[in-house]
Amino acid sequence: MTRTKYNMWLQYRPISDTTQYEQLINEISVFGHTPAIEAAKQELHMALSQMLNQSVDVKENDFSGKIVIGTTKELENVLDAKQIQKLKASNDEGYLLSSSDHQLKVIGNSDRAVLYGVHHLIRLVQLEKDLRNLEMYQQPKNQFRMLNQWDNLDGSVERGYSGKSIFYKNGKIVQDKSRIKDYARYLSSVGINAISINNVNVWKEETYFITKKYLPEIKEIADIFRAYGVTLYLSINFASPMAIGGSSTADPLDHSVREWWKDKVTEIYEYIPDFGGFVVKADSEHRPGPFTYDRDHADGSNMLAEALAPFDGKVVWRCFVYNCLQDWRDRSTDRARAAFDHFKPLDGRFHENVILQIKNGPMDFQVREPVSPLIGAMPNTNQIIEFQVAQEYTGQQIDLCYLIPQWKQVLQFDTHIKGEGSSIEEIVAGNIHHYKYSGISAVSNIGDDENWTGNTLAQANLYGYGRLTWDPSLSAEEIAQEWIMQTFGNAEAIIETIEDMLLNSWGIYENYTAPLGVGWMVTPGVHYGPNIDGYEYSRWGTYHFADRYGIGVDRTKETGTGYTEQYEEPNQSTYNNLEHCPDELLLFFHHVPYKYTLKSGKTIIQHIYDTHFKGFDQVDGLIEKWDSLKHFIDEDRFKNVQDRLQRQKANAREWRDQINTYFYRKSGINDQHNRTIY
Ligand code: GCW
Repeated sequence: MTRTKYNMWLQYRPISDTTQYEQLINEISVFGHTPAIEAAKQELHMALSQMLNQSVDVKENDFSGKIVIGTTKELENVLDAKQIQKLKASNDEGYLLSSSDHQLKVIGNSDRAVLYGVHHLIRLVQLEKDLRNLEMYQQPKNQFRMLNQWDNLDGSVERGYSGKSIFYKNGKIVQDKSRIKDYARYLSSVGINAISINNVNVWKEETYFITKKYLPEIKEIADIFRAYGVTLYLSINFASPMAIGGSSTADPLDHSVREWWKDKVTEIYEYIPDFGGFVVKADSEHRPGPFTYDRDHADGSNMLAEALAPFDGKVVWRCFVYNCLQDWRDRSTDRARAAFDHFKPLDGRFHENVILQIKNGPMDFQVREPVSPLIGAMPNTNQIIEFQVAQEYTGQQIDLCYLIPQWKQVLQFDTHIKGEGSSIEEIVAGNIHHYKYSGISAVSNIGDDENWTGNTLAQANLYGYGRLTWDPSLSAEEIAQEWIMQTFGNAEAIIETIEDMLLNSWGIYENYTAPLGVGWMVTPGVHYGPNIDGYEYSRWGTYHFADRYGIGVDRTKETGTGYTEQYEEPNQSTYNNLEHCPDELLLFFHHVPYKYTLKSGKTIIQHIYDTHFKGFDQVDGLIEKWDSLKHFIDEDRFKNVQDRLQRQKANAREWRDQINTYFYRKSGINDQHNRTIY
């Protein structure tokens, strides 16, 4: 069986012209014996023998090989003074790729770094780059480069669109862990260094993950990930002392509760000595938390932090805290305000091993949202941003939606928190407030589908997430190209066509779904397909307020919820002021009449009609583009994407017609071009 779709971007396809490489890379000399060095060795051996279609010898602790790999510590004697100095100046995940006529060195500041360097080398070869006279130093910009699995023990994946869990099946941890190992390989190839392996909604049985019942097997998973430089975390249930510890309370200030957590953590570290720590969803969407005891989130997270501190463990505490039982009649409560209102006043009260994890937008991973004003607003509290690689609200891996451009836009947003240049990118890299821990986290998009991500093209989001978190200066185009070439080969037609499809896909998806930043309008519960009023009279705080005159949420300080005040100037005024607010976010911040004219020169209503007709037509364009690749791509992957695009078309048609019809009926305003509206 060929495993083309399974192999994602690590195809190791034989390259066309091997001449320039043959001399340089036919023997590997490896220094060191840790599991990560072993993994690096195996990967390099496999990759080179396949790509060069020749046998590659491996030697241990012997300088004669053409490629030398190992850590700075082991190999200091083969480095010159400048190289030593430069490596010392980079962090412990930094590495050097250096080549001369007779030797190529991959030297990392840690064994994890060696693995990253090896993957870099493999990528260069697969992309058929020139390896002569290399002198490349690399280190990740972000410290935390994490993924969160939302996997449940029954094998389901919350918001999973790629089959079932690769970790759990029918109430048990999987016996055959080979797929977990392959996942770890993919993660290390793009520099992911941390993972939490269970859903943040920790249900009954999963609460026992931190007990003897499951720890021996979780330890095995931690061992697998460790060999690929990935540190393991677990999501925990805040009420564990009651649920599994026989306590009558989970009050974070209760002495016996604190002792219980300390014992628990000590036990976990007996199994997993480098355990990363806990990911916690507390007081959020009916999950237990400190509010029950009249305590706040600093009290709650500090209790766990105290237990983890002696082992260097961390608490990743999520800020997705809002009232999910809102009354739709109440216009003063604004879900967008919630994270900032809850957390900002607590700045300075968190222990130094607590890290707040904040979703990129104030609502919930919509196709378009402003950046969360909480990010960077707490100078004395570690923060990481949370993205969603899983396409919950962006087409569920049926519709094509390459998310790197969206994440780039978020990272480039200038908060002005410490004056101009306080971009999200610099904040989460820890450069603005000098956080002890910071970085990026994201909800994973993989499952046990043969191709991992449902839609084969959704692999690009996982790849791109890793690459971007390592190096946010990479462009969405560069990342797309790298991914396409490794995944499908470097024929011009393939690169151009798929790159074009990927780069336009977010805009296309936005065109046929909720307009101008208003969000939602999705089928409640499943979140796929249109239902314009699906959440309008619900308790979730997600409203568009469309009536016969206009639409949008007034979040201004004068007449609205005052959410705009959570931003620094000049962003505050830009968003607050109707004339200055960017079109694409207009309905997030303002309630406006349908005849209001956008900066584009169109009225709101005409914009809605135009983008929805256009978005649907663009999906036809995607189909045509993909079809043109029929002879360039293996049938299996070709059909997978072709089938998804057809489903996307049906979805886009439904969105187009429901949205247009809804707003035509509400407003009574005709489409200037008299197209079919029902
Ligand atoms: O996006 C929403 C999802 C929930 C999820 C929640 C969260 C894990 O619809 O399924 O729960 O966010 O982020 O906690």
